[in-house]
Amino acid sequence: MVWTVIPVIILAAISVPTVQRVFKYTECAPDAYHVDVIGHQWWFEYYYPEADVWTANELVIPTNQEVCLTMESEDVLHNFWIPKLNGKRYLVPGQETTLLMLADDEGEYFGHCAEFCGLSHARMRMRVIAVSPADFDQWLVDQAKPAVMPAEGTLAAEGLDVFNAQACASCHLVRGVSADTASNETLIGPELTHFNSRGSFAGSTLEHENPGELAMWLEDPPTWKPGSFMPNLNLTAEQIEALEAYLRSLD
Ligand code: HEC
Ligand SMILES: [Cu+2]
Repeated sequence: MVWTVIPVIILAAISVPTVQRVFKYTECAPDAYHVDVIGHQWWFEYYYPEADVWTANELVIPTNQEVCLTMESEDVLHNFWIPKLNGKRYLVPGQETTLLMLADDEGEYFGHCAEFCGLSHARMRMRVIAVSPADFDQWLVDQAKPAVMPAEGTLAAEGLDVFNAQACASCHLVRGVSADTASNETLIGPELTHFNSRGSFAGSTLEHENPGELAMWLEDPPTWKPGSFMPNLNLTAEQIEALEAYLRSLD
């Protein structure tokens, strides 16, 4: 009796703060900073409503500030999980869920979609980049700017021509280049206006600093991400080189 009753009392006592805490971690504080998270097969998109800024794969947040994620899915169930910052939370089609993020220290926090969501689920990663509040404000200002235009006669300018000729803009927004009516709400690919300001792409599985990875992606996306909604566009080596120069100019 003693060995049963004592543990029961201990567990019952512990369960009270545990359950309270579990619910608190998914609720948003009134003064939290808001970011929308949209799950896609197979990448995460972020929208900062106060600054009207869209980005993908890498969620940039200020340190020591509660950030409230309002999450929804465009297609199937996904699950947002940054193990060092909080527990998991589902992204559900047609239903909003919330999750709180709080980073004490600056740095990169790695995560992975935690719900099987189709062919390339294993290539659906994401990162949180926590920066100082001052750097965060500067980041928002930079992200809100339209894309830089490449100087005439450069390889990047050739890349912009390929970008327009290949109808990349039918799936990707580049502000200042795409039609004024184009919107991330309807386009199916990540916004590329500041592509080069991010460190990783394709569901954070490829790195900008690794030579050859961007070219490999442009050559045939579905070999890297089976089922990818970016098709093989049969680009030539010259077109890929020019596109790469253009994409790298999008700081
Ligand atoms: C039919 C729609 C479609 C077209 C056309 C298309 N893309 Fe994509 N693109 C996508 C989708 C969807 C993704 C996200 C793929 C993923 O991560 O699973 C993507 C991802 C990318 C990425 C990685 C972005 C990131 O931050 O993860 C780059 C770069 C890119 N596309 C460049 C291009 C270029 C250049 C063209 C034109 C030659 C092009 N795309 C044409 C749909 C398209
Ligand atoms: Cu997923």
